[in-house]
Amino acid sequence: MTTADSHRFTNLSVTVTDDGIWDVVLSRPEKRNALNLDTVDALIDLFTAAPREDARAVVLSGAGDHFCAGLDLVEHHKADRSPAEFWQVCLRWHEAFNKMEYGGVPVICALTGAVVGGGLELASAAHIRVADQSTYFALPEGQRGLFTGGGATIRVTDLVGKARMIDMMLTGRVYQGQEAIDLGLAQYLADDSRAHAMDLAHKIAENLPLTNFAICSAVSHMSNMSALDAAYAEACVAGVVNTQPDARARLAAFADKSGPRIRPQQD
Ligand code: 1HE
Repeated sequence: MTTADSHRFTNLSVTVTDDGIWDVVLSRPEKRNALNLDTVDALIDLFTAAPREDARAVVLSGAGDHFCAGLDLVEHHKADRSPAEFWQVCLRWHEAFNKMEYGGVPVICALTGAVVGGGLELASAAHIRVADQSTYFALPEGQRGLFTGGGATIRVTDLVGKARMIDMMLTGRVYQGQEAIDLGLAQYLADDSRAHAMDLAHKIAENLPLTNFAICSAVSHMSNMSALDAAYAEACVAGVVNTQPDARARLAAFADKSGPRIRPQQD
């Protein structure tokens, strides 16, 4: 592993593995990785750079016990923002999270401790979420006199459905463990979320980059379209991806029976 350009990103530490995975750590543990404006801007820069610099996947975790405590409430309190100012703040959050979701680089969040408020908004923009026994999810906005502003009304609602989303916002209900997995807040429950997320990233990095790019941009775009338009767009994407020259060797390996077969897992 080599440490790459960590100085470029405020409050994020970045290490690049030999197979091109960006191991990114939110590094404000003394503030429970709360998202101040500088960190949101750093996320915009990071998720702009990752596809341009051929990152094969990003694993995003939080330093210390907690993934992310959401909006920096102290900065927000001190700034005493106008409605127009906070509107602009939200647009910066959206820029960061949209680059993350639509940028074409697989993003895997390794979740520990609090994944709350804006922290859940951040996690819900990832393509894969891995939780462990310490992880818990909540939207404390209701209790704080706030409203979600980083896309939760879209992404968290997509994960858990409208009724659960409203309940989480009204009551501050906390989900954790298997129940959180069953609801779709994360796809994996692991003993060690970081180790498991890295394992997944190594596996994903073995796929062809164009295939991963399509999966991590096209599916999100298509889910915003009508079914008719999404099917048309899917055919266009498949036309490009399924004829890529780099796939020929994999198809040849299947045809000559040297390629892997898909079998159920043996315990
Ligand atoms: C913070 C923040 C924060 C901690 N903004 N500074 N999010 C929340 O409502 C969650 C708020 N945080 C918490 O409930 C707790 O801090 C935790 C459960 C995450 C962790 O508890 P604990 O006991 O380990 O830490 P702590 O003692 O509460 O906090 C340690 C320090 O982190 C302390 O700073 P210090 O300078 O006094 O040492 C805290 O002030 C600081 N800290 N969380 C700022 N969130 C786009 S709209 C999105 C809207 C939302 O995200 S609302 C949800 C906000």
